[in-house]
Amino acid sequence: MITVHHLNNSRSQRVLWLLEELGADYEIAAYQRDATTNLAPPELKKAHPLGKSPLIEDDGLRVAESGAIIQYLCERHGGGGWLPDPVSEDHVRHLEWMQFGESSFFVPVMLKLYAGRLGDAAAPLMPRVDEQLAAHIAFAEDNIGDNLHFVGDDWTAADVMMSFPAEIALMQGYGDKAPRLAKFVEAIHARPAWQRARERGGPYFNW
Ligand SMILES: N[C@@H](CCC(=O)N[C@@H](CS)C(=O)NCC(=O)O)C(=O)O
Repeated sequence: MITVHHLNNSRSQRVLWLLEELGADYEIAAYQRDATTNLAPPELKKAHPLGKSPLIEDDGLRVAESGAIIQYLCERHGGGGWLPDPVSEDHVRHLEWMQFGESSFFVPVMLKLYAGRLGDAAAPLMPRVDEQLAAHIAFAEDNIGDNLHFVGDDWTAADVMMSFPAEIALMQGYGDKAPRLAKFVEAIHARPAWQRARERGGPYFNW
């Protein structure tokens, strides 16, 4: 049995989505963000030293980091069809998109979140932060296929990873400038597996 340490309104939602797609048996250990600080509750530190979600436990094995979790679930729980042939160019593109969301994309997202709280003191930084955020969103928009997949012709683990950055882009008000990302999110949210995950995971932003 897989346990997902799931924080509401977080990256963890995409792990639940993938588990539903794979038809895997799992349970949720649920954590709620603090209503004032939006931080995870201290109990999450008992599961993960940094107190971050997602984290999964599978037969005593703990796996942290969304990218590692999603790759692990595909490899160990019947998601081979969600990973491209390892001897293909798609595999290399897939590796890139698996990393992009948590590495490159999240730098301007976090800077905007934290610097934005400094008010006037952050004014010299904000043009660069906004330019970088817009550039990263435009990069994703330009690289998602007409078929609304990041790699190849079907759903892959990279689409699961990119679902959260795409949702963030919409939440940051970039829906008009990134219409394909908007359709990508719409297509994900229309999937029965995503809806089951949403029901099990609890309220998720405005979706
Ligand atoms: N790179 C990590 C990021 C984990 C992370 O920052 N998770 C956020 C949720 S979106 C969290 O737990 N935040 C709670 C807090 O920092 O208090 C991953 O992909 O798993």
